[in-house]
Amino acid sequence: MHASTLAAVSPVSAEKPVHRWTLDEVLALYDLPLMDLIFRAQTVHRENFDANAIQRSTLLSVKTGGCSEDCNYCSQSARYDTETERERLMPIGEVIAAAQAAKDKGASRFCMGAAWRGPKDNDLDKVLEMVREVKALGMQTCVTLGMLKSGQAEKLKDAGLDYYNHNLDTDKEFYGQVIKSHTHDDRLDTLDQVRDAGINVCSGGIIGMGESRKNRAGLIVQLANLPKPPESVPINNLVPIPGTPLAEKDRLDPFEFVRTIAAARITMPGSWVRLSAGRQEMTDELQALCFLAGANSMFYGERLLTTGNPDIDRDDQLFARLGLKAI
Ligand code: SAM
Ligand code: DTB
Ligand code: SF4
Repeated sequence: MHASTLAAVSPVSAEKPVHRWTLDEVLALYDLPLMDLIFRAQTVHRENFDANAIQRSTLLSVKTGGCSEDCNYCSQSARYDTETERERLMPIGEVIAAAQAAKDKGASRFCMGAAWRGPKDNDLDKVLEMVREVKALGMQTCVTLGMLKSGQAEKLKDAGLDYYNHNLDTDKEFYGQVIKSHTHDDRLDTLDQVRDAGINVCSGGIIGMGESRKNRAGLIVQLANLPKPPESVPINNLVPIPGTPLAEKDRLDPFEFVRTIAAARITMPGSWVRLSAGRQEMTDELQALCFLAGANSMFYGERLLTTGNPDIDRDDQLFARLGLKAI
């Protein structure tokens, strides 16, 4: 049995057993009238967070394209003919300049992404240097590098890494329909290594890939029932990429996205829920509904990894109109 499954049945301490969410319970949340669901999520949110404060991270793709994996949604897989060009690992000077610019514009965390199945040791050494230097600017650091081998998480921790992003992406039951080059259990193994090294876990998923509501609820259950819930839970709306197998997927009802945010908030009350990819296509009103449903972090800056994100002026106006403060 996988370590995450084993640990999930044991209480964290004798005094306070953790609530183990069942699929039926999470499906029942999804089935609530939307107003009831949002009210419940907002109530939980206010018990745990300042409801008017949103954490902002800026993303940078430090190694783009040419990835060996076959994730059906991804512009960076070498297996699909997309517009994303393969690039080498960015020189450290460019990375630090981008981090400084992000800090100057008001981001508190800098997230560096690499299109790898996992890092080779000599590539990891270069990323460790990036982490140390971004940290020295006074920013929180996050990296997403794919699957880690034994010992690599400890090196990242020693370099001062604050968060490692590694999404479960979708329900274990649906995983094999969108990714065949690695498994859901592989993802859990890396999450265990990150957790054991003492790095904060950032793990969430993508919705709108053709999964059922039951699959969406399954993903939330699997995240919430990790030995410890992730500190950060990114909820991405599929950005359809021409050339990938999911390019022509029908757009999901946006309220289903809001329901997923609310379910994440209720089941993971102490986690930062990140309104992630897909924001550029959302109206301001839909984003406000996501914040009301308990989202309290987002990506800030005009690019995600290879696709667009709202420009800073639009986000600054949105914050002003909603009376939100950036943290
Ligand atoms: N290669 C590493 C990995 O797979 O973990 C790191 C980079 S990968 C691009 C990071 C995350 O971006 C994925 O886990 C997925 O959730 C998200 N992502 C990638 N393409 C996406 C798309 N077209 N729409 C929404 N989210 C996407
Ligand atoms: C996450 O969950 N979403 C971000 C971050 N973690 C690395 C990435 C979104 C990528 C969207 C598609 C792209 O820009 O290539
Ligand atoms: Fe590679 Fe990550 Fe894209 Fe999958 S999601 S193809 S692992 S970069």
